[in-house]
Amino acid sequence: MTIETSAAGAPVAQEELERLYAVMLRIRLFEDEIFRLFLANEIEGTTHLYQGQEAVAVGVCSALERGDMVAATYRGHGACLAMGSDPERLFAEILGKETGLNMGRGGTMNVVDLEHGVVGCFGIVGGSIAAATGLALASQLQRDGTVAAAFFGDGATNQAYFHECLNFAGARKLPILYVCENNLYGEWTPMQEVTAGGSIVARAAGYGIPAQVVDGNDVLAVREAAREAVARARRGEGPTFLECRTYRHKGHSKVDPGKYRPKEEVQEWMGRDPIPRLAAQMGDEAVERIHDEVEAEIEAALAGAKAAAWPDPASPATPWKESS
Ligand SMILES: Cc1ncc(C[n+]2csc(CCOP(=O)(O)OP(=O)(O)O)c2C)c(N)n1
Ligand SMILES: [Mg+2]
Repeated sequence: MTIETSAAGAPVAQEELERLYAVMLRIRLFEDEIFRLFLANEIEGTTHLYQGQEAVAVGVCSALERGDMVAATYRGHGACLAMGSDPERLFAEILGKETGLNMGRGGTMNVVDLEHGVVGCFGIVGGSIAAATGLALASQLQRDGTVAAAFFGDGATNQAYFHECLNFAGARKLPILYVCENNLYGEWTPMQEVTAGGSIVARAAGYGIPAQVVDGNDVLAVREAAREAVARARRGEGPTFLECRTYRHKGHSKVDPGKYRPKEEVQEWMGRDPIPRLAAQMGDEAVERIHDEVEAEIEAALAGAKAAAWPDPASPATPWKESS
């Protein structure tokens, strides 16, 4: 059932390249600021950066339509911004401000942005798999034609609900994309030391789910694979599994300098950085223009979020009304 990585798709219009590039850069520059804020203790606790993996969320989310939903992990800033979350409201959320996406009550690891199709970022490893599978079941029962996507790491494929959910989705032909972001490590542990059988895609194939290894640092390859998967889901043909091979630039979280990774490995992956890779196809004028635009946007978003008020502790913890 394992399917080959698709050949390069049709040529992509310059406009589309620029759009994808801007979203990846938005995530990169957003997280540069987030990292600074955490290191300066302007925000307490920890954060998990998505830098290096931007092509996965941007490629997948660019294949989705309004009404489709995603569930992401604690490394979820990328998925939120790729789905169209407002950077100022995401900054505000992480800073704990009233204007935050969840009124400052969720923070970096627990963002929800239903308006943009983000059902949640989950701190429980594998939680996103269960949430997205539930969304796909709801879509099938309600026949609303929407598709769900779950983002999760290589480590999550060793969780019990990974197997339960894939089995269920395979049996019921649910409209879902399982997007494994294989960044080679689960915290400090190399993936191959804890993954029996040596192949993640083989696990999905075992549940009758078409599964494909994708270059997760090539936004166009991810987008192409995701488009095919979304079309299959909308035709009622069931789930697809994408193992996107990628690499996080930083350590697991704020407190981890990532020193357990061989220098040569880090260097090799830095050379495959998805952002310069796409830039090389766009021309200098476009790259510089977009850089200036996104930099100004992030600066303004952070200033706006910093200027926002703190929430009133007596206010409700979510912006949603309880249904009666
Ligand atoms: C159920 C559960 N077990 C353990 C943890 C602690 N933990 C947090 S992140 C992590 C590693 C997960 O690795 P992976 O799924 O590869 O995702 P990555 O962080 O590499 O994106 C672990 C074990 C947790 N949050 N939830
Ligand atoms: Mg991992």
